Amino acid sequence: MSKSYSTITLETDEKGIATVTINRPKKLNALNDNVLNELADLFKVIQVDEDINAITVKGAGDKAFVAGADIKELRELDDRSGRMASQKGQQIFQLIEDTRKPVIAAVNGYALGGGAELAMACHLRIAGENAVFGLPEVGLGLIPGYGGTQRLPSLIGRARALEMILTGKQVKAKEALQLGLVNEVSATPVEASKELLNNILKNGPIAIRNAIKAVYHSDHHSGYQVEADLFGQLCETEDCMEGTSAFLEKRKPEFKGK
Ligand code: DAK
Repeated sequence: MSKSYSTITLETDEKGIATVTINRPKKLNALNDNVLNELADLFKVIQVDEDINAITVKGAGDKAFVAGADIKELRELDDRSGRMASQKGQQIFQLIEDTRKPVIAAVNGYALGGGAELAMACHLRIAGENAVFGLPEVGLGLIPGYGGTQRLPSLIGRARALEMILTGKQVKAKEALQLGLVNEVSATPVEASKELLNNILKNGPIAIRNAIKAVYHSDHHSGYQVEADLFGQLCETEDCMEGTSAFLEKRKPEFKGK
């Protein structure tokens, strides 16, 4: 990697399998603006780098893949900036999904909110035995804003997705496998991801590229705009301020529906 990043690292092995690590372990790899910008830049590089054939995305440390968007930054958003932030995140995650090289999320520990959304933007997901998935945004007075309202239903069906989104409940690795949210559970998800990518790379490279393109072709994208608009509206509510304050002050929120 010629560029250097402060919140992510990239390592590539001799077979061209790159490992992208989100590296803010003290904040459980929460996605602040810096991480998002660096992810965008890195995936643009990955898409054209002929030495990279496939990608594993993981979080630093054992505790979390990514524990969500950075809740501190969320508090500064209003309707307009919230909508724009949602669109920006959606575009970055779309860039990951649009990568025509296989991308696997190796999920150790928490994949919550934006972290679950990042995992869902990857083509495949392998969960560690301690993985925990959830979209807890409603508990902050928000909705998922990085494509979660669109990708979760397409992965596990509308009813189950709605239950997860409306309750904010957390789902452990085994249940995530039963739901179809992950492809596999492994004691060593990063190694399992590399093994799966090695198997995939034995096949025709153009066929792999076109298969990814064909599989995603049927997705329609108008829902993303609705998600961003509604996310923006919520950023100006008292409930959102209360939900995010409560998290930072380590107490339960008291929502008023305002
Ligand atoms: N943001 C910022 N800091 C976080 C964080 C997050 N999402 N998650 C954890 N941290 C920080 C904690 O504040 C703590 O920092 P210090 O107090 O040490 O400075 C440190 O990481 C360690 O966390 P804990 O002390 O809480 O660790 P525990 O083991 O006790 O608990 C936990 C682990 C994962 C259960 C807990 O940290 C937790 O509940 N975290 C928040 C999970 C969450 O609600 N995540 C979803 C956020 S909502 C957007 C579009 C979409 C979204 C956002 C924006 N735009 C349009 C802008 C998506 C929203 C979300 O992701």
